[in-house]
Amino acid sequence: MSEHDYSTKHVEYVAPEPTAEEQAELDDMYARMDETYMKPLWRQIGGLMPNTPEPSAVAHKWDWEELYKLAQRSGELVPVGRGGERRAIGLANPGLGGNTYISPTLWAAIQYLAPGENAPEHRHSQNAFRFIIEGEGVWTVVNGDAVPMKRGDFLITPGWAFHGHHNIATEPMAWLDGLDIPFAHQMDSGFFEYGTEKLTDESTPEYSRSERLWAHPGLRPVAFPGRTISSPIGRFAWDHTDKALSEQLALEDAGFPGVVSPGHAAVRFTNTTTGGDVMSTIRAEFHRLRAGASTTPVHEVGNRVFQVFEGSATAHVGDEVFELRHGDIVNVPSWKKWHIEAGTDGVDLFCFSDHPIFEKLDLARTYTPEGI
Ligand code: GTQ
Ligand code: FE2
Repeated sequence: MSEHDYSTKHVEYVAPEPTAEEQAELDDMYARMDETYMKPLWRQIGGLMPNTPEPSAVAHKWDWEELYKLAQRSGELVPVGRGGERRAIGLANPGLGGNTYISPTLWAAIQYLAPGENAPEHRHSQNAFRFIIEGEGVWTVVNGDAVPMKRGDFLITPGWAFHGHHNIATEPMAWLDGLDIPFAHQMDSGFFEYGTEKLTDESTPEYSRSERLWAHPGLRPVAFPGRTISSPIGRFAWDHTDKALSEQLALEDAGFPGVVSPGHAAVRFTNTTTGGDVMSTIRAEFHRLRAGASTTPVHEVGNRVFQVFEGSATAHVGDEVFELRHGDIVNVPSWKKWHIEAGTDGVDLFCFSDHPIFEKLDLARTYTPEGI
C-alpha cells in the first residue's frame, strides 16, 4: 500500500453569506478582475489543484484497420515532400480540444510512404521514434546513418538529429511515429530546421553504423567512453527484443525470477551509456503476456500509449474497457487506473510513455491499490 490515502476529497471553502450590499460589490469586483485579466484562486482551487490528477485527456482506442485504410488512401491522394514534410496522420485525443495530441505531452501518428518515395531531411528539438508493426523496405537516415526498418523494430531519432525516410521497395509501408511534439508545443521549447531534400545517405545496409558500433550485448566501443543524452543505438532489432521476452518466460517456467508478475514479461529500451531511458522525454517498452495473464492494476503520474503487435487483449482504463487486436492503439491518461489482460493467444504489446519527464522533475508517483 502507498503511504498516501488518495481517496481524500476536496473540502469546499464556504464563505459567509454576503449582505445584498456586499454582493453588489463582489459582482463589481469580479467583473473588474475579469476585465483586467485576474482570477481569484478561491473560485477555482478544486479544478486547478485537485487532490489527485484530473486529466482532460480521455482514454481512447484507435482502430488499426481504419487507420491503415485512411493512410493508404492518403498515399494515393496526397504527395509527400518539402513543406508538408511527412505523410503522417496524428491521433487526436477527444478530450484535448481538437489538438493533435494523444496526451498533453505525446504525439502518435501513422506514417505512410509509397514505393520510391522520399521524405526529405529535417531536424527538430522534438524527440522521435518509429515502431514497425508490419512491413519493410523503408530506411530512416539519422545524421547520415541509414537505418533499416523491419517488423518489430524500434528506431529512435533523438532531438536535433537530421532525419529523412526513403522507401526502395515495390510495396508501400506504414509505421507508428511517437514524438514529444505536444510537450514542446505547450512549453514553447521547439526549434525546427530543413535539411537536404535528397537524403544524405540512400544506401540500404542490413545494419546501421550505430548498431555495428553499439548493439552488442554488454559491450561498448572504448573509443566512445562518455555518456550521451539519448541512446547511441539507432535501431533495436526485433530479434533481440523477442529473445529477451521469450527468455523471461522460459526462466519463469523453470522457476527463476525475471518476469514483472506471473505470465508478464517486459523489457525497456535503454540508453546503453547510462542504463536510463532511450531519450530524455520518452520511455519505450515491450510487454509480452501469456494467455490469461494480466498486468497489475496501477495508477501512475504520466501518460502511456500501447499498440498491439501480436495477439489480442482487453485494456481496462478507469471505468472503460477496450478490446484490442493487431495494430490497435489505446492511451492511458495520467492517474487513471489501468491493467491489461491477454486474450486467448496471449499478447505482445509495444508501449511508450512520458514517464521520464516526471521522474526527472521528481513528480512521478505510482499507486497500486491492490498491493504488489
Ligand atoms: O518522421 O520526421 O509523425 O517530424 C511527426 C513529425 C513524423 C518525422 C511525425 C515528424 C515526423
Ligand atoms: Fe521529423
